[in-house]
Order: sequence, then C-alpha cells, then structure tokens
Amino acid sequence: MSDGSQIDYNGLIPNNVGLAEDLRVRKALETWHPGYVDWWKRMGPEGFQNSPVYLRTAVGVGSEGWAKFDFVRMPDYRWGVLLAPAIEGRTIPFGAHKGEPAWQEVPGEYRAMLRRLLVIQGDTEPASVEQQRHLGATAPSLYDLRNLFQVNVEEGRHLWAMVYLLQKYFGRDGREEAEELLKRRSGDEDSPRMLGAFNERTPDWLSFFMFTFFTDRDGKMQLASLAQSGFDPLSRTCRFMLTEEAHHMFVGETGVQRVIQRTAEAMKAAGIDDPYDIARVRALGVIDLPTIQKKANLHFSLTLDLFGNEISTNAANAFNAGLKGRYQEDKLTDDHQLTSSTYPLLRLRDGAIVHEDVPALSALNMRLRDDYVKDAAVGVGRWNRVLAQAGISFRITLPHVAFNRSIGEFAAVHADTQGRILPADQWEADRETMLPTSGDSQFIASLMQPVRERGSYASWIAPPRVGVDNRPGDFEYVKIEA
Ligand code: BYC
Repeated sequence: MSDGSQIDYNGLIPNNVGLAEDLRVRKALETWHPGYVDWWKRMGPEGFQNSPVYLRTAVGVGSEGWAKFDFVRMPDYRWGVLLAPAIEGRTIPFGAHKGEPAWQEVPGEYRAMLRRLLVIQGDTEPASVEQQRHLGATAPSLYDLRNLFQVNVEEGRHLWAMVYLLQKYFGRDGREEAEELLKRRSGDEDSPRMLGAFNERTPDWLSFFMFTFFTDRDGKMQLASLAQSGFDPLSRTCRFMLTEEAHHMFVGETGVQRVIQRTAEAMKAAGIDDPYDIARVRALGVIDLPTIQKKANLHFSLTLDLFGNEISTNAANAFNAGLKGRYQEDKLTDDHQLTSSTYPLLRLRDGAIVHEDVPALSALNMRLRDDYVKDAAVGVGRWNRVLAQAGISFRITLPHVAFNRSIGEFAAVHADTQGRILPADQWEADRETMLPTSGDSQFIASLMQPVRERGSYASWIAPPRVGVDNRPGDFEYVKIEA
C-alpha cells in the first residue's frame, strides 16, 4: 500500500491508497462507480445537477491546506478514497490486544464484527444525502445552498470511504454489501436505512441545521471512536473523514446561530421582550425561540437513539477486540482495557431514573453518549451567547436524556424535557410544548422561500460573518442553470 502522502488524480478514482497497482480493488470500485453516480443522480440533490457549485475538493491529507476550492458540477465531483497518513509503528491502543502491532489485514475472528461496523457507518452517509435532497429548492441564500451541496458531496465521499474498506478487505461479501448500500433508501417501508434517525424527514432548513449540529456530531463521535481502531486502515480512513466532518458541524452550529441572531434582532427592533409572544414574533417573518427549542428537543432526542442501548455487549466486544475505542482514547490515562472498572450510568429502575455503577465495558455506548452531550452543550452555549448579547432572557437548553426516546431503557417511559416521568396521557397533552406541532411545521414551511440573488438572505436568517474561502458577501456560490 502507498504511504498515503500523495494523491493520485490520474485514474477514475482519486486516491492515496495505490489503486493504480491494486487491480482487483480498482476493478471492484470502477464497477461500483456507475451505480453510485446513478444513485447520486436519482437520490442526490434534486435539481442543480448542472449548476457549477463552488466546492472544496481534497487535494492532500495533511493538516495544512488539504483542500482546494473551485466551481464543479456535482455529478463531476471527484469522489475519492483518502486515508490519513500511516503512523510508523502504530500499536493497538486498547482492549485485549493492546500493545500488539496494529492490524493491516482483517483479523479473522473479528471479521463479522468489523464488517457490521463498516456497513452501519456506510449506511448513514447516503441516507443523509437522501434526507436532504429536497432542500435545494428552498435555500435561504446561495451561500447556504453551496454549504448544503458541500455537505452532500462529502457524505457521498464518506460512503466511498466505507465502500473501499468493504471491497478491499471483505472480498465478495464486501462487494455485496457495497451494492446493498446503494439499494436501501431513507424512509422506505420495505428497505429503510439501518438506524432510526436516518429514516426521519429533513423537511426544512431549520431541520437541516439541527441535523448537521446534532446528528453529524454523532458522526463525529462515532468516527472518533473508530479512528482509534486497531484495524489500521479503518483508523486512517476515519481520521481523514473527521477533517471533513468538522465543516458539517460548522454549518449546523452557525446555521442555528444565524437563525437565533435574526430572531433576536427582529424582536429588539420591534420592541418585543416576551419570547412567548409567538404570534407577534412570527409576524416579523422570523422563527420564534420556543419553536427553535422544540426543534432542538426533537433532533437531540432522535440523535441520542443512535448511541444504542445503555448496556451493550456489542460495544464491549468491539472494544475488547480492539476495533472501536472510546472518544479520545489516546488522551485517556487509564489501563485502556477496563476489565475491572465501572462507569456511572443513568438507568430506569422500578419506574424511576437513577444513577447506577455498572461494569465500564458494558457501558461504552453511554460513555460516548455522555461525551457527545458535553460536546453538544458547548455549541448550545455559543447560541445562548447571541441571546445574552441581545439582552433576551430566553436560553436554549438540551432536554433530559430520557426525553422522547425510542432506543434503550427510557423508550419504555414518557419523560418530559426535565426528566420527569409522566403518565402517557399527560405526556401527550404536554407534547405540543416540547416537540414541534404541525402548526409549527406549517409556519416554518411558509418561510421556506428560495433566495437566489447574490448576497441576499431570507428574512429568517442572518448573513454569515465571513464567506466561504474568504469570498466577498455577494459572491455567486452557485451558478444556477436550468
Ligand atoms: N436503530 O448492543 P446495542 C454519521 C440495535 S452517524 C436501530 O446497544 P450497539 C453521520 C443494534 O444494531 C454515526 N437499531 O447496539 C451523521 C443491535 O442489533 P443486533 C454512524 C439499533 O451495536 C450525519 C441491537 O439494537 N456510525 O456518521 O452497541 C450524517 C442491540 O443494541 C439502534 C455508527 O453508528 C438504532 N438507533 O450500538 C451522515 C458507528 N441502536 O446487532 C453520517 C457504527 C441499536 O443485536 N455503529 N440498535 O441485531 C455502532 O457502533 C453501533 O452499531 C451502534 C449501536 C452505536 C449504532
């Protein structure tokens, strides 16, 4: 395998894994390519496929200057296979094989487990593109339209990343899984995507920003855990994916921030102090803060389901095997084997939510989820700074982890956003104060009118502070063609 320092752009598939010399894998990927492009044209962004978009493309894998920006028509985007540089002498960082040389080939006894992890990760990538495919029609600006497409093409590349690993290391099984990844469809009754949140709709741009803030952040946490993997090709793959993922969360965090900023400015200008004076706020053509809170409640709770069950032997096995580590495993200072330690969990016991110490190995999903909640809270804090600076008393908060859950122990109860367990009928009665109602969705939908003049923005969102790649405010990020 190449050492990864050079990207080869000569063939059909840009790569730094030596595809030119790896005939078997090159052929498998070139055979898969037309089906992928067909999927992109059918299930990728609706419209705009002929429009040049100002996109970044990876031209290196180092931390400095890895991307170049240029106008590209999306179907011509150079989706490639890019791994972070190999680390000389790397060893397995955790689990039963800790300290042994990192695997360059799939360890036979862990083949099924590894394949499952790759397939689940791979499945989320095209799913998100499918979920977002209608949004181009209602983009609030050319800047946002371009950011949507950037996220989409990179999620497409992340699918390539997993497909490469499947085809390179799993032979015929891998090729079959790669085909299946192009066949499942987000929200399809017969052949849905694998994880719940990836079958939900992303009906409007506030949902898109919330999704990229909350759900892409699950991507960050899961990729960060897989980047620790003792299976070195997976580690290198995920390390490079993380550099791209950062932009997706930037889009989400600044997207919601700009919505909040615009609402705050409009409230101030109209002399409205009460954030719950919803009719008056909405009459200004901005989204009221309680509705933004409800959207956050929805996307946060849907995303928590992606971390799996409180107690998981799957997670324990993957850790023991050295395949999936913890967030920032390399910065932690314990024994990295966890065979005799415990972790404090929130559990449901006799109908009440209690803390309980459980074996650390079985609690790895929740440890990652706790790290996720902390990471998300930092971004929410930045949203709240906008409100504080505007002198508005409202604050966005993260709901309790037991709220609105479908996976894990809390799926059995009806907890409110504070974590109080309510009778089912009371929860239903309170629902409209916690989650978006159809009325809220209709109001948001009414605001979703496209804005396509250079440098202009919809009424409900503030312009960004700086342009992409330092471009000026009136830059034409997407040259819209019929
Ligand atoms: N939906 O032992 P458990 C991203 C199943 S996002 C449906 O707790 P485990 C992105 C589970 O499969 C990151 N089923 O499971 C973001 C298991 O079934 P089996 C994606 C679920 O394995 C935005 C059973 O319940 N990457 O990249 O410990 C845009 C027992 O559960 C769900 C990954 O997730 C669910 N939510 O934990 C684009 C990383 N949860 O096998 C991209 C890879 C659990 O017993 N995946 N089940 O039949 C994993 O690490 C783990 O599989 C999971 C689940 C964390 C997902």
